[in-house]
Amino acid sequence: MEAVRNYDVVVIGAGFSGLYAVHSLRETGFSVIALEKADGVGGTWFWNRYPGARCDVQSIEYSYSFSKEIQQEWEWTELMSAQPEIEAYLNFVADRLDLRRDIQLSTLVTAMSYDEDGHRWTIETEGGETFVARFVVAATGCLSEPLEPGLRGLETFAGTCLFTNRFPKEGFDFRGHRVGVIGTGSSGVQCIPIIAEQADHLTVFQRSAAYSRPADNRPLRPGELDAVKANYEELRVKQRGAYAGLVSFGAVSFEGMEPPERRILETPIDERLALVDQLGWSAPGAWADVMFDLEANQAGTELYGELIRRVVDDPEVAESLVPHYPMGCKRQILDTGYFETFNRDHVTLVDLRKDPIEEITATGVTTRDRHHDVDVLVLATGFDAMTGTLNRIEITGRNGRMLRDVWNSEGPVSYLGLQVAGFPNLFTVTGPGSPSVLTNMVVSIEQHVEWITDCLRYLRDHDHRTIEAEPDAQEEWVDHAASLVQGTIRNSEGCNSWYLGANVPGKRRIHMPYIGGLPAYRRKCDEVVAAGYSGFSLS
Ligand code: N01
Repeated sequence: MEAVRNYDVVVIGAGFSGLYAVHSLRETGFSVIALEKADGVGGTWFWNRYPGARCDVQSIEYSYSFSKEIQQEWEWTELMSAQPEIEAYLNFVADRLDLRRDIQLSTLVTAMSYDEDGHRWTIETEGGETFVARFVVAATGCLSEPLEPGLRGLETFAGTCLFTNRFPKEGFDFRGHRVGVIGTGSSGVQCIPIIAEQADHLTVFQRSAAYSRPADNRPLRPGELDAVKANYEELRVKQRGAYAGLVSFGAVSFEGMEPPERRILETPIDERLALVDQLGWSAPGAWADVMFDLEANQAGTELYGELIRRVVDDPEVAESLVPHYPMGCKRQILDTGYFETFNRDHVTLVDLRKDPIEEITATGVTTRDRHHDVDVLVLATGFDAMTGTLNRIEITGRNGRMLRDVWNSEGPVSYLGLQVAGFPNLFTVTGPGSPSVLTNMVVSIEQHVEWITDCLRYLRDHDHRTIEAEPDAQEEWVDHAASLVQGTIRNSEGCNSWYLGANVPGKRRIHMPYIGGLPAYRRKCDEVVAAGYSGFSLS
């Protein structure tokens, strides 16, 4: 039997969070190992290697700021990078900082339990290894647990079945195939135009239409990156002070942008349409009332429909592509030629709201009205977000209580998205209750990793062995976060987003990310530290 291996800290995951956690904790003098289930580093950018996978945040912003050297040395080639470039960047970081010696790949953590007497976690892996550590940092990502789509008969499909969120490393050549894509969220919208370029025929099965708009991606111009590098810190300071941790979204810069004052419900239809001529895809959201009033929101969606009708030739297809749920309820999607794809002769849209899927058979997809023959099925059906990964690990805290049971019964509770009461010395990077997925993830990840590193240094310097969220502080934070979501579009009727856990049968409907914005959240985290880790008990 293998010996138990001891560390100060076990980090779970080697994506953006885990890589930085290993570096930061190691530099602070802790012994650390990252356990990663994949056979490579990169996390999200390792698994989601489907054709068209690309970030919707500009690479100059969606990158680490903690190392001036890496910031200067790495050369981005596009405004918004595709998956291979981001995966290559993370591999470069792992090599540049010599992180691999403290990362164990192909290691799935299956269970961990807290020893209340020894104040330590015992971590077990699928391969039968045991690790013991005083602290665990769950750097498990927010969108890393694929959701089984619950399609009857899927296992009987005789063709090739591919999932966007675990796409084969060697890729897939769609030429010569009849392909079906199920799911039209960010992943589906990104892969559909590329698959359409290759496949003999593509059938898109759409349950909910997407609020998508052109990404306007492009190669970086000569000298553009150098200009950013010459003054990088200024951009980083702006990011940290911005509501969502970024100063641009897609190709659109927020700098100097004032919130709109015009109200859609007080504007005649012809003037609304004139704004569509003027602003294009920015028009539906360019009103003071659309994100606060459902009637105004519906009027915004109508402008969105107008934009789709201007691109899509077939009126019936165009109508099906207009979302039926409020704008702003789900994440805005950025695409490259998505709506244009539906003008291609060999692309068919099946509107599942009119003709739902009944089952998958050996030869394809049977909807209520007919059977669609396909040789390849691509499932872009999403994730059990934010809590799914940790819920699948047997995590036993104080008094034998399991994290999964706490989250199933109370909802995804957490103090600041950093710790859950009853689970001492276990930290979650970008956990539920933190801004995480509503922000530039890298900015939020850096803030959490730095907060956790400072905390462990403080515990060491002050001879504390444990830190644990206090139930009262946790409850107060959960109530505060919930109060901000009350009455907003994000929680409105008809809004069934993964933010709310609504895509997972049986999951409690609670808005998981914190919507108060990054600056307010950072302030709160800093205040907690300044007050001697208020809301945490230290022993
Ligand atoms: O997953 P999703 P995703 N039958 O849950 C449909 C990030 N991301 O992987 O909405 C038929 O959004 C489902 O339909 P409905 C980003 O944060 C970022 O696309 O439940 N359809 C929906 O259309 C994003 O939000 C980037 O009615 C079924 C789709 O599958 C998050 O990841 C790129 C079904 C799932 O959409 C998740 O995106 C990619 C069924 N049984 C991802 N089950 C960028 O940075 C599910 N669906 C650009």
